[in-house]
Amino acid sequence: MSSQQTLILVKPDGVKRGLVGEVIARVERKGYKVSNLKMLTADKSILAKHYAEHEGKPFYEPLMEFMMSGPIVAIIAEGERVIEGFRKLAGTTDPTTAEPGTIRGDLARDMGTKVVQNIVHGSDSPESAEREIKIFFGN
Ligand code: DAT
Ligand code: MG
Repeated sequence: MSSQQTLILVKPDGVKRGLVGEVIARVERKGYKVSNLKMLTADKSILAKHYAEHEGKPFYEPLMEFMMSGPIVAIIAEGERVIEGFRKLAGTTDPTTAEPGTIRGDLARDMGTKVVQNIVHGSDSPESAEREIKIFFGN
């Protein structure tokens, strides 16, 4: 497998809680390179593209609202198998049961909200990574 890029987002909960450095530190300690990053407040059009696969699901509207509720940090990370590697670092979607040792498992839990707030997004495939990097960073 050759070197890859992935899109990581530190979501509004992570930024509000001051966990941007913690997320980046874990990515860097694993040996991945941060090759670009920026802070932004996402609008509906960018999120509709990013979360197109979830349109129509019960958590879609709460997810959009949550993701617009404050600034986020978009990061491009690089390395061999970084897509798979970052998903492992992040842990599973539900933070209550995510493995301890992972970002979600160590730092988040179910807060009873309509959408799960779990600190980070990571691309789930090479196709998603390419698409999502274009959404947040252009070509
Ligand atoms: P992931 O972020 O682990 O790739 P996903 O792409 O399936 O998960 O969903 C996007 C986000 O939406 C996820 O990080 C949290 C939220 N979410 C997913 N499934 C949910 C559910 N069943 N109930 C509430 N929120 C959910
Ligand atoms: Mg996903």
